[in-house]
Amino acid sequence: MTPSRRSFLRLSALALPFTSVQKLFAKSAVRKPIVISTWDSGQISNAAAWPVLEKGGRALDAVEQAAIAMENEVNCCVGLGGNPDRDGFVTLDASIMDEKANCGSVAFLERIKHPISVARKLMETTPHVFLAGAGAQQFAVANGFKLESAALSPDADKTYKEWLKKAEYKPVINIEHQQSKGQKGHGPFAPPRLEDGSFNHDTMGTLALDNNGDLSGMCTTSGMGFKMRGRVGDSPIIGAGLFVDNEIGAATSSGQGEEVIRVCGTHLVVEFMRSGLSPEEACKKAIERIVKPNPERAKTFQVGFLAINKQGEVGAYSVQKGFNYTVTEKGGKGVVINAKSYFS
Ligand code: SD4
Repeated sequence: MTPSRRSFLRLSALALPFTSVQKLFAKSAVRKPIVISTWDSGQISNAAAWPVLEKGGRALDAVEQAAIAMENEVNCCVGLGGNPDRDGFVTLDASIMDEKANCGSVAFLERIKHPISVARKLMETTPHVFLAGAGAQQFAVANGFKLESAALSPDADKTYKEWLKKAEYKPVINIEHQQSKGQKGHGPFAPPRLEDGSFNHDTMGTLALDNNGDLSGMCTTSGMGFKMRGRVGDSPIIGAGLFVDNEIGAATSSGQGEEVIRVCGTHLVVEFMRSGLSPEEACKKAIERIVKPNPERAKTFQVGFLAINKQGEVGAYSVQKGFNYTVTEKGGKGVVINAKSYFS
């Protein structure tokens, strides 16, 4: 009788000297707890997630803390301090997913400081998965979340005024009527790059594997700066900006959300891991899927995927160079790693 692969491994392990056996098991040991976040700003998120994981807490709680920490910061791309849409309103998108495939998302949410906690509340207290706009805000307020001021942060206000000068954008009333009269082009749309040449995004996505071996993830963003009013990107869409499958792994994304939505990006990454690819290989294959239909156009935008598998192996890949991520594990110090990219 041919031994199964598992019994073969067991038998051959028995035949090895003790040190080699140790190495064999060391190699296959699960790397946990561990938390990874998009970008070097992931240091902030990981620092908030780590105490939860270190104490043996749940990955879900860790990723929520990661989001809250980032949403408290004032920066271009996450939370109420972020850049507004082209009409001057900050609108937030966020999603969260746990080890049991429970998930919750909010999109186009205004004046609520912690969209991630609204997403979690939705996940845990209703049968629904996704709330948007005024309804999401109403749900948040009904659940005790404070309605914050609509004022822009000083940084965002300055950036927006600069953008208005260059873009010469004026909100157009009844734009749909004009379109139906055959008038095309009511841009500017969200620019792929900001004034300083950097890509117009820095969404925070965090994935954690806890001591129990369970995975969870989150994604939170103010979306692309100066986007069309009502525009929603990939971040709150389960399977696009975030996907967790506790048997296989988890993935999140940052970058131009439209490109991620088109290929159901993070679901694709997890499915590639299911077929046996490492997290980095899986991210690479998903990026190739995005680039393939139009490699010329792909030169104009950035997308980055970040993934972790059930063994705690991590990896990332992006369209353009410049995407990085932060890994925090034993010792609690975040290490920033540059992702490989399709275009160099
Ligand atoms: C979006 N993926 O809304 C997001 C953009 C991003 O910081 O990365 N924002 O498409």
